[in-house]
Amino acid sequence: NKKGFIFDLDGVIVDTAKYHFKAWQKLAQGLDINFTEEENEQLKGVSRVRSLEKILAWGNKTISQELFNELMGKKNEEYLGYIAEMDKSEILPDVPRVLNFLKEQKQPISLGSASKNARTILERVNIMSDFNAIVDGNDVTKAKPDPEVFLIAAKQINIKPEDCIVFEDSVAGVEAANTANMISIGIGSKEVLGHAKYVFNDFTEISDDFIKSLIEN
Ligand code: B16
Ligand code: MG
Repeated sequence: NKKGFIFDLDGVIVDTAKYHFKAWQKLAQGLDINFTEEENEQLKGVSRVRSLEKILAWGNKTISQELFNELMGKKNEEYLGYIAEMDKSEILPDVPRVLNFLKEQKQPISLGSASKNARTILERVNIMSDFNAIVDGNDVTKAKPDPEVFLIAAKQINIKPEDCIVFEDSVAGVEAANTANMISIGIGSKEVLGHAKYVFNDFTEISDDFIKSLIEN
């Protein structure tokens, strides 16, 4: 039996939300906007452009397109500074075990991330070679909750959408997986990700037997 296993990046493989938060907070401060950790939660899985639009809306600010573009560049520069310091110790618990088990079981593995920095991060934490395909923010025209990123990922590993399993930490991402007709597995809290088919707090709760049952069903 062959299934396709699609992993989101931020919040599933690594916790880069904390670096996005630092970078957005610095930018918000410069605009005199108070940006909170709760608001940052709502930016999970959301594209860079959409994130800045939301922060401006929360702060009741309108800016020129020129400044908008400049701020996007600055935010990313700041963020890149943080991820340059990452190493494999930042891979979240038991992610390597699950990836290894899937490889043992000869299951194709793909990345499906909104981030345009996905490849840089995978390189930093040294797990690039675990993936049969990498689909990220550079490959899509429509952001999550649109299913585009996962549909392209399925195509690249040659697996039908209904035979794909998606690991996601964001509401938008779970919605995208469901719309793509894939099996959604939420990584995080049940309250937030209640619309996922299964929810686990993290990969330590995902047993090899559970993965096996996904492969066999
Ligand atoms: P970048 P994911 C998403 O990654 C993040 O969750 C989200 O907070 C971020 O704004 C987005 O990537 C874009 O990232 O600025 O690096 O292009 O969770 O889909 O892997
Ligand atoms: Mg995510």
